[in-house]
Amino acid sequence: MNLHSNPSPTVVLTIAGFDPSGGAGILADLKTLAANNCYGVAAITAMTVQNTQGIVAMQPVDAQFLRASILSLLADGRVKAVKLGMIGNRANAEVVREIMDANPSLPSVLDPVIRSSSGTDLMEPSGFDYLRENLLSRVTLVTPNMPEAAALTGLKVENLEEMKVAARKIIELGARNVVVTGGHLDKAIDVFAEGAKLQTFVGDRIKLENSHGTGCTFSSAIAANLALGRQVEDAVVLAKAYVTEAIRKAYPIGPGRVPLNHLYRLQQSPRPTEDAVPVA
Ligand code: PXL
Repeated sequence: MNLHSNPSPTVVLTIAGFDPSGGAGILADLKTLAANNCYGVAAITAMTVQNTQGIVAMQPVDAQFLRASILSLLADGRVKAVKLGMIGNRANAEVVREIMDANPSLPSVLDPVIRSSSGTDLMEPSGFDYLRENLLSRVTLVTPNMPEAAALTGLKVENLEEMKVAARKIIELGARNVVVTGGHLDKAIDVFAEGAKLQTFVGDRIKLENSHGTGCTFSSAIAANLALGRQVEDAVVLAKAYVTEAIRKAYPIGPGRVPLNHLYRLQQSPRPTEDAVPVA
């Protein structure tokens, strides 16, 4: 059998942090990319020590090492879109800027991660300033949640009206397209600004307290759809539908935060453990 005659998959590069519990970061990204018909490759910006109960340590990787891993993956010549997640510090943000400048036509999604849902800082403050000033304008789309939109704009972002104001402000700051995600609102409303055009997307808010990795998952699903050639608006709508379902099918893997079920489309859940079987 000549395996080389198999058609090549669409390749997406994620540049993000490593969450060893698999709920967020590159592990979540790779599962999401697979579930959205792409082949994911990954360059790690930072290691974290964490489980479902939270993060206890974070260590950015050396910037030269990050540059080498990104350049090595790009040198294979197949990457069709890039997802940028946790970047960690300014030195790594500078590497990302260099890469974006060298590849201006590559579709890209920036999830402007500042801290984890459990409250740990995942980006050095000067790195976040650098991201705002240099990366926002270099990506196809940026996907802040409400606290991240507040940090990018310096505005209060706590309701739908404030999300709209923040989305416009982020466009003024140089972004081409932005989705401010409102997963914490009653109705899971996202505000999508495509240049000057503003729309709201209303989704089901599925009761899942303590969900983990929704931002990583949403941005990767958008990157997959952009890589497959879809328009930005279609990519956002498809990604929202995917995330909603992955939340609906989520399962606990420990006592703390609940990861999404990224692979729900396989229609096959991991075998329950004995301690999860209800006692008769
Ligand atoms: O959800 C933000 C996030 C991104 N990337 C990594 C993380 C987290 C949150 O815990 O660990 C690696």
